[in-house]
Amino acid sequence: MSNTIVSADVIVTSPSRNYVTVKVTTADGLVGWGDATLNGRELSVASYLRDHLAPALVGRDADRIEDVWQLFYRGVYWRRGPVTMAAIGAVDTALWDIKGKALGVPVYQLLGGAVREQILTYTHATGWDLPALCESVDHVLARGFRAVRVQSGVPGLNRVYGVTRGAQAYEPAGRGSGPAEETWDTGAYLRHAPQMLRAIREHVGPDIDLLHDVHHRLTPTEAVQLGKAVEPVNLFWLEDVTPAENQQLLRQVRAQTSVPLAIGEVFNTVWDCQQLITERLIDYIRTAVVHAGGISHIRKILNLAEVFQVKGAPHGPSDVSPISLSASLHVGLSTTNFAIQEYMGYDPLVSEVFRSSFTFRDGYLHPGDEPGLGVTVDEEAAARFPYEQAYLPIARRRDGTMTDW
Ligand code: GCO
Ligand code: MG
Repeated sequence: MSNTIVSADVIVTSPSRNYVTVKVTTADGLVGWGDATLNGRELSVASYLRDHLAPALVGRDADRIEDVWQLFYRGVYWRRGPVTMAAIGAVDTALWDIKGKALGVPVYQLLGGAVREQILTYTHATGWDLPALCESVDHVLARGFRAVRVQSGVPGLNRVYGVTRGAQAYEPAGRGSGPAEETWDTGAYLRHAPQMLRAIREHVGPDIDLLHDVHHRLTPTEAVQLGKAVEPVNLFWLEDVTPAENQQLLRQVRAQTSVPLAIGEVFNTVWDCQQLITERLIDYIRTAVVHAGGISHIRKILNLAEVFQVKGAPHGPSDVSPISLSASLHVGLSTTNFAIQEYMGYDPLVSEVFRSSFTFRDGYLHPGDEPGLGVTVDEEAAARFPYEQAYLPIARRRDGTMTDW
Protein backbone atom coordinates (compact mmCIF):
# COMPACT_ATOMS: atom_id res chain seq x y z
CA MET A 1 0.00 0.00 0.00
CA SER A 2 1.41 3.38 -1.00
CA ASN A 3 -0.07 6.67 0.05
CA THR A 4 2.53 8.62 -1.90
CA ILE A 5 0.93 11.61 -3.58
CA VAL A 6 1.28 11.34 -7.36
CA SER A 7 -0.71 14.40 -8.44
CA ALA A 8 -2.49 17.49 -7.14
CA ASP A 9 -4.82 19.16 -9.64
CA VAL A 10 -6.89 22.30 -9.39
CA ILE A 11 -10.40 22.55 -10.79
CA VAL A 12 -12.15 25.89 -11.19
CA THR A 13 -15.82 25.56 -12.02
CA SER A 14 -18.84 27.85 -11.98
CA PRO A 15 -22.15 26.00 -11.65
CA SER A 16 -24.10 29.21 -10.79
CA ARG A 17 -21.06 30.63 -8.94
CA ASN A 18 -17.31 30.00 -8.84
CA TYR A 19 -15.73 27.18 -6.84
CA VAL A 20 -12.06 26.19 -6.57
CA THR A 21 -11.36 22.53 -5.81
CA VAL A 22 -8.13 20.63 -5.27
CA LYS A 23 -7.90 16.95 -6.20
CA VAL A 24 -5.07 15.01 -4.57
CA THR A 25 -4.34 11.49 -5.91
CA THR A 26 -2.16 8.79 -4.32
CA ALA A 27 -0.15 5.99 -5.96
CA ASP A 28 -2.87 3.58 -4.79
CA GLY A 29 -5.44 5.55 -6.72
CA LEU A 30 -7.15 7.13 -3.71
CA VAL A 31 -8.52 10.60 -4.40
CA GLY A 32 -9.04 13.34 -1.81
CA TRP A 33 -11.03 16.52 -2.43
CA GLY A 34 -10.52 19.94 -0.85
CA ASP A 35 -12.34 23.26 -1.24
CA ALA A 36 -10.33 26.47 -1.76
CA THR A 37 -13.07 28.89 -2.77
CA LEU A 38 -12.50 32.55 -1.84
CA ASN A 39 -15.42 34.56 -3.14
CA GLY A 40 -14.23 37.22 -5.62
CA ARG A 41 -10.55 36.16 -5.41
CA GLU A 42 -10.90 32.57 -6.65
CA LEU A 43 -8.10 32.64 -9.22
CA SER A 44 -5.50 33.86 -6.72
CA VAL A 45 -6.03 30.75 -4.62
CA ALA A 46 -6.07 28.55 -7.73
CA SER A 47 -2.68 30.00 -8.71
CA TYR A 48 -1.28 29.58 -5.18
CA LEU A 49 -2.28 25.93 -5.31
CA ARG A 50 -1.18 25.22 -8.87
CA ASP A 51 2.06 27.19 -8.84
CA HIS A 52 3.31 26.58 -5.31
CA LEU A 53 1.60 23.86 -3.29
CA ALA A 54 0.83 21.21 -5.91
CA PRO A 55 4.43 20.77 -7.12
CA ALA A 56 5.63 20.51 -3.52
CA LEU A 57 2.99 17.89 -2.68
CA VAL A 58 3.93 15.36 -5.33
CA GLY A 59 6.08 12.60 -3.83
CA ARG A 60 4.99 13.29 -0.22
CA ASP A 61 3.23 10.85 2.08
CA ALA A 62 -0.52 11.62 2.17
CA ASP A 63 -0.68 10.10 5.66
CA ARG A 64 1.36 12.91 7.17
CA ILE A 65 -1.42 15.49 7.31
CA GLU A 66 -0.04 17.58 10.18
CA ASP A 67 3.46 17.60 8.76
CA VAL A 68 2.20 18.82 5.37
CA TRP A 69 0.19 21.55 7.14
CA GLN A 70 3.28 22.66 9.06
CA LEU A 71 5.37 22.56 5.91
CA PHE A 72 3.03 24.85 4.01
CA TYR A 73 2.36 27.16 6.97
CA ARG A 74 5.86 27.50 8.41
CA GLY A 75 7.82 26.64 5.32
CA VAL A 76 7.03 29.75 3.28
CA TYR A 77 8.02 32.54 5.69
CA TRP A 78 5.01 34.64 4.47
CA ARG A 79 2.25 33.48 6.71
CA ARG A 80 -1.51 33.76 7.17
CA GLY A 81 -3.95 35.68 5.02
CA PRO A 82 -7.03 34.35 3.22
CA VAL A 83 -5.31 33.23 0.00
CA THR A 84 -2.57 31.27 1.76
CA MET A 85 -4.87 29.74 4.34
CA ALA A 86 -7.56 28.76 1.82
CA ALA A 87 -4.91 26.97 -0.25
CA ILE A 88 -3.44 25.20 2.79
CA GLY A 89 -6.95 24.42 4.00
CA ALA A 90 -7.88 22.75 0.72
CA VAL A 91 -4.82 20.48 0.79
CA ASP A 92 -5.43 19.62 4.46
CA THR A 93 -9.09 18.78 3.78
CA ALA A 94 -8.13 16.57 0.82
CA LEU A 95 -5.62 14.66 2.94
CA TRP A 96 -8.23 13.98 5.66
CA ASP A 97 -10.54 12.73 2.89
CA ILE A 98 -7.79 10.38 1.68
CA LYS A 99 -7.06 9.09 5.18
CA GLY A 100 -10.71 8.31 5.74
CA LYS A 101 -10.91 6.45 2.44
CA ALA A 102 -7.64 4.58 3.11
CA LEU A 103 -8.98 3.37 6.48
CA GLY A 104 -12.57 2.91 5.29
CA VAL A 105 -14.12 5.27 7.85
CA PRO A 106 -15.87 8.66 7.75
CA VAL A 107 -13.61 11.54 8.75
CA TYR A 108 -15.54 12.22 11.97
CA GLN A 109 -14.34 8.82 13.24
CA LEU A 110 -10.74 9.94 12.75
CA LEU A 111 -11.50 13.07 14.79
CA GLY A 112 -12.55 11.09 17.86
CA GLY A 113 -15.98 9.84 16.84
CA ALA A 114 -19.44 11.33 17.22
CA VAL A 115 -20.21 13.42 20.30
CA ARG A 116 -23.73 14.15 19.05
CA GLU A 117 -26.26 12.48 16.77
CA GLN A 118 -26.78 15.43 14.41
CA ILE A 119 -25.84 19.06 13.93
CA LEU A 120 -28.18 21.99 14.51
CA THR A 121 -28.29 24.23 11.46
CA TYR A 122 -29.68 27.60 10.46
CA THR A 123 -30.50 29.11 7.14
CA HIS A 124 -31.41 32.56 5.84
CA ALA A 125 -34.75 34.32 5.57
CA THR A 126 -34.81 37.59 3.71
CA GLY A 127 -37.43 40.10 2.68
CA TRP A 128 -37.28 43.74 1.70
CA ASP A 129 -40.19 44.67 3.99
CA LEU A 130 -41.83 43.00 6.95
CA PRO A 131 -44.58 41.07 5.09
CA ALA A 132 -41.99 39.68 2.63
CA LEU A 133 -39.64 38.77 5.48
CA CYS A 134 -42.42 37.03 7.44
CA GLU A 135 -43.30 35.06 4.32
CA SER A 136 -39.66 34.06 3.89
CA VAL A 137 -39.40 33.03 7.56
CA ASP A 138 -42.56 30.90 7.23
CA HIS A 139 -41.11 29.24 4.15
CA VAL A 140 -37.88 28.40 6.02
CA LEU A 141 -39.79 27.02 9.02
CA ALA A 142 -41.94 24.91 6.71
CA ARG A 143 -38.73 23.33 5.39
CA GLY A 144 -37.96 22.14 8.91
CA PHE A 145 -35.47 24.75 10.13
CA ARG A 146 -35.75 25.80 13.77
CA ALA A 147 -33.03 28.47 13.59
CA VAL A 148 -33.26 31.34 11.11
CA ARG A 149 -31.06 34.29 10.18
CA VAL A 150 -33.30 37.25 9.34
CA GLN A 151 -32.28 40.18 7.12
CA SER A 152 -34.42 42.93 5.64
CA GLY A 153 -34.23 46.05 3.52
CA VAL A 154 -33.73 49.46 5.13
CA PRO A 155 -36.24 52.30 4.50
CA GLY A 156 -34.65 55.00 2.37
CA LEU A 157 -32.04 52.73 0.76
CA ASN A 158 -32.36 51.24 -2.69
CA ARG A 159 -30.34 48.10 -2.08
CA VAL A 160 -28.97 46.22 0.90
CA TYR A 161 -26.34 43.53 0.54
CA GLY A 162 -27.89 40.11 1.01
CA VAL A 163 -31.48 41.22 0.50
CA THR A 164 -33.19 41.29 -2.85
CA ARG A 165 -36.62 42.66 -3.53
CA GLY A 166 -39.04 39.84 -4.24
CA ALA A 167 -36.74 36.83 -4.50
CA GLN A 168 -35.73 34.20 -1.93
CA ALA A 169 -32.30 33.40 -3.36
CA TYR A 170 -29.71 36.15 -2.99
CA GLU A 171 -26.15 37.16 -2.22
CA PRO A 172 -25.10 36.80 -5.81
CA ALA A 173 -21.64 37.82 -6.79
CA GLY A 174 -22.40 40.10 -9.76
CA ARG A 175 -20.87 38.93 -13.02
CA GLY A 176 -18.51 41.42 -14.61
CA SER A 177 -15.13 43.02 -14.22
CA GLY A 178 -15.79 45.01 -11.05
CA PRO A 179 -18.07 45.21 -8.01
CA ALA A 180 -21.45 46.92 -8.00
CA GLU A 181 -21.73 49.86 -5.60
CA GLU A 182 -24.45 50.25 -2.98
CA THR A 183 -25.32 53.15 -0.69
CA TRP A 184 -25.30 52.50 3.05
CA ASP A 185 -26.80 54.56 5.87
CA THR A 186 -26.03 53.39 9.41
CA GLY A 187 -28.52 55.78 11.05
CA ALA A 188 -31.38 54.47 8.91
CA TYR A 189 -30.33 50.89 9.66
CA LEU A 190 -30.14 51.47 13.43
CA ARG A 191 -33.58 53.08 13.43
CA HIS A 192 -35.06 50.16 11.51
CA ALA A 193 -33.33 46.92 12.61
CA PRO A 194 -34.58 46.69 16.25
CA GLN A 195 -38.22 47.10 15.29
CA MET A 196 -37.82 44.61 12.45
CA LEU A 197 -36.30 42.03 14.82
CA ARG A 198 -38.98 42.65 17.46
CA ALA A 199 -41.72 42.13 14.86
CA ILE A 200 -40.15 38.87 13.68
CA ARG A 201 -39.90 37.61 17.28
CA GLU A 202 -43.60 38.30 17.69
CA HIS A 203 -44.29 36.53 14.41
CA VAL A 204 -42.41 33.29 15.25
CA GLY A 205 -42.99 33.11 19.01
CA PRO A 206 -40.40 32.30 21.70
CA ASP A 207 -39.20 28.87 20.54
CA ILE A 208 -37.48 29.67 17.24
CA ASP A 209 -33.80 30.65 17.29
CA LEU A 210 -33.36 34.00 15.55
CA LEU A 211 -30.01 35.28 14.27
CA HIS A 212 -29.09 38.57 12.60
CA ASP A 213 -25.96 39.48 10.61
CA VAL A 214 -24.73 43.09 10.90
CA HIS A 215 -21.98 42.30 8.38
CA HIS A 216 -19.16 44.36 9.95
CA ARG A 217 -20.97 47.68 9.49
CA LEU A 218 -20.91 49.29 12.94
CA THR A 219 -18.48 50.99 15.28
CA PRO A 220 -18.29 49.57 18.83
CA THR A 221 -20.50 52.41 20.13
CA GLU A 222 -23.13 51.76 17.47
CA ALA A 223 -22.90 48.04 18.22
CA VAL A 224 -23.70 48.77 21.88
CA GLN A 225 -26.75 50.80 20.81
CA LEU A 226 -28.03 47.98 18.61
CA GLY A 227 -27.19 45.29 21.15
CA LYS A 228 -29.11 47.03 23.92
CA ALA A 229 -32.08 47.74 21.65
CA VAL A 230 -32.42 44.07 20.66
CA GLU A 231 -31.87 42.48 24.10
CA PRO A 232 -35.65 41.89 24.54
CA VAL A 233 -35.73 39.97 21.24
CA ASN A 234 -33.63 37.19 22.81
CA LEU A 235 -31.49 36.60 19.73
CA PHE A 236 -29.41 33.45 19.31
CA TRP A 237 -26.71 35.86 18.17
CA LEU A 238 -25.85 39.18 16.59
CA GLU A 239 -23.17 38.54 13.97
CA ASP A 240 -20.16 40.63 12.93
CA VAL A 241 -21.25 43.82 14.69
CA THR A 242 -17.85 45.35 13.91
CA PRO A 243 -15.02 44.30 11.56
CA ALA A 244 -13.17 43.11 14.73
CA GLU A 245 -9.75 43.67 13.23
CA ASN A 246 -9.07 45.48 16.52
CA GLN A 247 -10.10 42.63 18.74
CA GLN A 248 -9.78 44.63 21.97
CA LEU A 249 -12.49 47.07 20.82
CA LEU A 250 -15.05 44.34 21.42
CA ARG A 251 -14.48 44.84 25.17
CA GLN A 252 -16.73 47.89 25.02
CA VAL A 253 -19.52 45.95 23.36
CA ARG A 254 -19.23 43.06 25.80
CA ALA A 255 -19.24 45.32 28.82
CA GLN A 256 -22.39 47.15 27.79
CA THR A 257 -24.78 44.61 26.29
CA SER A 258 -25.72 41.01 27.03
CA VAL A 259 -26.61 40.14 23.43
CA PRO A 260 -24.66 37.00 22.31
CA LEU A 261 -21.99 37.85 19.72
CA ALA A 262 -20.70 35.80 16.79
CA ILE A 263 -17.61 36.86 14.84
CA GLY A 264 -14.92 35.33 12.66
CA GLU A 265 -16.01 34.33 9.15
CA VAL A 266 -13.24 36.44 7.59
CA PHE A 267 -10.52 35.25 10.01
CA ASN A 268 -7.98 32.74 8.79
CA THR A 269 -6.00 31.51 11.79
CA VAL A 270 -6.19 31.07 15.55
CA TRP A 271 -3.95 34.11 15.87
CA ASP A 272 -6.60 36.29 14.20
CA CYS A 273 -9.17 35.44 16.88
CA GLN A 274 -7.17 34.43 19.95
CA GLN A 275 -7.98 37.59 21.91
CA LEU A 276 -11.67 37.34 21.09
CA ILE A 277 -11.59 33.81 22.49
CA THR A 278 -9.28 34.10 25.49
CA GLU A 279 -10.99 37.29 26.76
CA ARG A 280 -14.38 35.78 25.93
CA LEU A 281 -15.31 38.83 23.88
CA ILE A 282 -17.56 36.63 21.73
CA ASP A 283 -19.85 33.67 22.27
CA TYR A 284 -19.46 32.02 18.87
CA ILE A 285 -16.39 31.75 16.65
CA ARG A 286 -17.32 31.65 12.95
CA THR A 287 -14.09 30.58 11.24
CA ALA A 288 -14.70 28.03 8.48
CA VAL A 289 -12.73 24.98 7.38
CA VAL A 290 -12.15 26.46 3.94
CA HIS A 291 -10.82 29.85 5.03
CA ALA A 292 -9.00 28.87 8.23
CA GLY A 293 -6.46 26.29 7.20
CA GLY A 294 -8.62 23.19 6.86
CA ILE A 295 -9.85 20.58 9.31
CA SER A 296 -6.55 20.49 11.23
CA HIS A 297 -6.51 24.20 11.99
CA ILE A 298 -10.20 24.75 12.69
CA ARG A 299 -9.93 21.98 15.28
CA LYS A 300 -7.17 23.95 17.00
CA ILE A 301 -9.33 27.07 17.01
CA LEU A 302 -12.31 25.15 18.39
CA ASN A 303 -10.18 23.40 21.01
CA LEU A 304 -8.89 26.77 22.25
CA ALA A 305 -12.46 28.09 22.22
CA GLU A 306 -13.68 25.12 24.27
CA VAL A 307 -11.36 26.08 27.13
CA PHE A 308 -13.01 29.53 27.26
CA GLN A 309 -16.61 28.33 26.78
CA VAL A 310 -16.79 29.86 23.32
CA LYS A 311 -18.72 27.76 20.81
CA GLY A 312 -18.06 26.96 17.16
CA ALA A 313 -20.48 28.07 14.47
CA PRO A 314 -18.70 27.97 11.10
CA HIS A 315 -19.54 30.15 8.15
CA GLY A 316 -21.47 28.12 5.58
CA PRO A 317 -22.60 30.29 2.68
CA SER A 318 -23.25 29.01 -0.82
CA ASP A 319 -19.95 30.61 -1.86
CA VAL A 320 -18.00 27.76 -0.28
CA SER A 321 -18.44 24.36 -1.87
CA PRO A 322 -20.21 21.27 -0.48
CA ILE A 323 -16.73 19.85 0.25
CA SER A 324 -16.22 22.52 2.92
CA LEU A 325 -19.71 22.08 4.26
CA SER A 326 -19.13 18.33 4.58
CA ALA A 327 -15.77 18.84 6.24
CA SER A 328 -17.43 21.21 8.70
CA LEU A 329 -20.09 18.61 9.49
CA HIS A 330 -17.46 15.95 10.25
CA VAL A 331 -15.80 18.44 12.60
CA GLY A 332 -19.20 19.36 14.03
CA LEU A 333 -20.20 15.79 14.76
CA SER A 334 -16.96 15.14 16.66
CA THR A 335 -16.31 18.47 18.43
CA THR A 336 -18.09 19.06 21.70
CA ASN A 337 -18.27 22.88 21.59
CA PHE A 338 -19.63 23.01 18.04
CA ALA A 339 -23.00 24.78 18.37
CA ILE A 340 -24.57 25.30 14.97
CA GLN A 341 -23.77 25.15 11.24
CA GLU A 342 -24.85 27.81 8.77
CA TYR A 343 -26.42 26.14 5.74
CA MET A 344 -27.46 28.50 2.99
CA GLY A 345 -28.15 25.71 0.50
CA TYR A 346 -27.05 25.55 -3.12
CA ASP A 347 -28.28 26.26 -6.60
CA PRO A 348 -29.44 22.96 -8.18
CA LEU A 349 -26.59 23.19 -10.72
CA VAL A 350 -24.08 22.73 -7.87
CA SER A 351 -25.24 19.16 -7.27
CA GLU A 352 -24.45 18.31 -10.91
CA VAL A 353 -20.76 18.86 -10.05
CA PHE A 354 -20.57 18.03 -6.33
CA ARG A 355 -22.24 14.78 -5.19
CA SER A 356 -22.60 14.92 -1.43
CA SER A 357 -23.75 12.38 1.14
CA PHE A 358 -24.73 14.82 3.88
CA THR A 359 -28.40 14.87 4.81
CA PHE A 360 -30.78 17.48 6.21
CA ARG A 361 -33.72 16.51 8.40
CA ASP A 362 -35.93 18.58 10.71
CA GLY A 363 -33.44 21.39 11.15
CA TYR A 364 -30.37 19.17 11.59
CA LEU A 365 -27.54 18.06 9.29
CA HIS A 366 -25.51 14.84 9.30
CA PRO A 367 -22.37 14.24 7.19
CA GLY A 368 -23.24 10.61 6.37
CA ASP A 369 -21.08 7.52 6.88
CA GLU A 370 -19.23 7.14 3.61
CA PRO A 371 -15.45 6.72 3.98
CA GLY A 372 -13.69 10.08 3.89
CA LEU A 373 -15.76 13.26 3.58
CA GLY A 374 -18.52 11.76 1.44
CA VAL A 375 -18.26 14.22 -1.45
CA THR A 376 -17.15 13.46 -5.00
CA VAL A 377 -16.64 15.85 -7.87
CA ASP A 378 -17.85 15.07 -11.38
CA GLU A 379 -14.99 16.52 -13.41
CA GLU A 380 -16.84 16.29 -16.73
CA ALA A 381 -19.74 18.23 -15.29
CA ALA A 382 -17.31 20.74 -13.76
CA ALA A 383 -15.79 21.36 -17.20
CA ARG A 384 -19.21 22.38 -18.53
CA PHE A 385 -19.20 25.43 -16.20
CA PRO A 386 -16.08 27.52 -16.86
CA TYR A 387 -14.98 30.30 -14.50
CA GLU A 388 -16.84 33.59 -14.80
CA GLN A 389 -15.45 36.75 -13.28
CA ALA A 390 -17.79 37.90 -10.50
CA TYR A 391 -17.61 40.13 -7.45
CA LEU A 392 -19.59 40.92 -4.34
CA PRO A 393 -20.87 44.49 -4.19
CA ILE A 394 -19.19 47.24 -2.18
CA ALA A 395 -20.84 49.96 -0.10
CA ARG A 396 -20.39 53.74 0.20
CA ARG A 397 -21.95 56.17 2.66
CA ARG A 398 -24.25 58.87 1.33
CA ASP A 399 -21.28 61.26 1.05
CA GLY A 400 -19.42 58.76 -1.15
CA THR A 401 -16.85 57.35 1.27
CA MET A 402 -16.25 53.62 1.25
CA THR A 403 -17.62 51.85 4.28
CA ASP A 404 -17.31 48.44 5.90
CA TRP A 405 -19.96 46.07 4.65
C1 GCO B 1 -22.82 34.87 6.08
C2 GCO B 1 -21.94 35.80 5.34
C3 GCO B 1 -22.03 35.76 3.87
C4 GCO B 1 -20.83 36.50 3.27
C5 GCO B 1 -20.36 35.85 2.02
C6 GCO B 1 -19.13 36.54 1.46
O1 GCO B 1 -22.96 35.09 7.26
O2 GCO B 1 -23.29 33.92 5.47
O3 GCO B 1 -21.87 37.06 5.89
O4 GCO B 1 -23.22 36.27 3.44
O5 GCO B 1 -21.14 37.81 3.00
O6 GCO B 1 -20.10 34.52 2.28
O7 GCO B 1 -18.57 35.80 0.44
MG1 MG C 1 -21.94 36.71 8.03
